[in-house]
Amino acid sequence: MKLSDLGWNGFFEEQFRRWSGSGLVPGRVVGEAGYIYEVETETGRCSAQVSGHFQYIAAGRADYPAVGDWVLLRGESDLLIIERVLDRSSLFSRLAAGKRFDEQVIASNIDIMFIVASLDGGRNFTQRGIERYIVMVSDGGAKPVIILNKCDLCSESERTDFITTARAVAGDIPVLMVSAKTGEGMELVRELLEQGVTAAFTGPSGAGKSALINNLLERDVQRTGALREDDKRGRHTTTRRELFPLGNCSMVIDTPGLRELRPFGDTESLDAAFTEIAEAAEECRFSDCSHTDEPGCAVLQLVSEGEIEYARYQNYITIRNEMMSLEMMKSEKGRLERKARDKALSKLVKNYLKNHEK
Ligand SMILES: Nc1nc2c(ncn2[C@@H]2O[C@H](COP(=O)(O)OP(=O)(O)OP(=O)(O)O)[C@@H](O)[C@H]2O)c(=O)[nH]1
Ligand SMILES: [Mg+2]
Ligand SMILES: [Zn+2]
Repeated sequence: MKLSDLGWNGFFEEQFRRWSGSGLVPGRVVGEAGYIYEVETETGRCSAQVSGHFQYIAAGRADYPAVGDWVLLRGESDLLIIERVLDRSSLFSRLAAGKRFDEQVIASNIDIMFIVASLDGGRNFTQRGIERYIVMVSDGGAKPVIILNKCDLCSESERTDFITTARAVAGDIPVLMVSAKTGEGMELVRELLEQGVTAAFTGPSGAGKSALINNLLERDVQRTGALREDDKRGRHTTTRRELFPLGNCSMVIDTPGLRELRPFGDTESLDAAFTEIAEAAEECRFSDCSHTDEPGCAVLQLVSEGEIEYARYQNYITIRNEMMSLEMMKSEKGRLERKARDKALSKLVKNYLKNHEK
């Protein structure tokens, strides 16, 4: 397969230039299982793992390859060695689940991120959930598009209600209504998947991400799982991220439904999901207004007038507070890392001086 058919473009070519003549070849990560990666190269698919040097210089989990990454490889055996991950043009990440404070990259180099919600009457369609996804997608630089899936389960009037509810939080972001089951509306999704485009699907478990991928692939490649009877929640059927090339040389990435949706980015990415709040904030009396109890707060004014829905405002404050405490944790982590580096450096200098004094 030609590299350009896998999404290779000038952005990556430019970075690769300094490695030309090094014997390293580029490949795109299409799957991962533990620390073994499936990589597609010009000459075919292979398995790979990162080199010892790579592990040594990686500062955190986010530096490791993710599905969608372009990596530089060496070797000829069955297991190639990844020496480098090229800079990402976009990514979708979150605060990793669990106790350790780390960023988890879910997919990278994505042009379009489909945020999938489902119209089955369960909890896989909520305005608050969509708002949170928009913040996370906008933060990583991919273009968000909202997909309302399972429209085959809805009457005409229900469809209208769902569209209105979604548009109320979508702002300028496109909202598509489709059915992975009957194929209705899928041509709108296909239209966006031009040659060289990489799209990924995210959204709660059971929303139908894998069913949508199967529809696009025109084959049942991905396993799908029926919702739980009692609460209509998904069963976390997909457990791995995986990239699939489509016939027209576009690519789609399936991802597992996330249990914890905690943005890892900066508070600025809130503006993309809450545009009217960002605009109102310009009019607040204090430039560092927190929009919680300050006099002359234009945001609170609009909330009191009912122009901004209270639940939406609350979600904004909740996500912002999470991101602010995250920013504090990030700078604390940075401080500790710098301290450790300084300590190691002064030890090196001390040893050097000791050896040279002799
Ligand atoms: N009626 C109807 N059912 C659908 C549609 N799309 C998906 N489903 C069903 O919804 C259930 C969940 O679909 P999946 O594709 O497994 O959902 P998912 O988002 O991949 O879920 P996870 O992998 O668990 O994150 C399955 O039973 C699908 O058959 C649709 O358009 N209409
Ligand atoms: Mg799935
Ligand atoms: Zn304010």
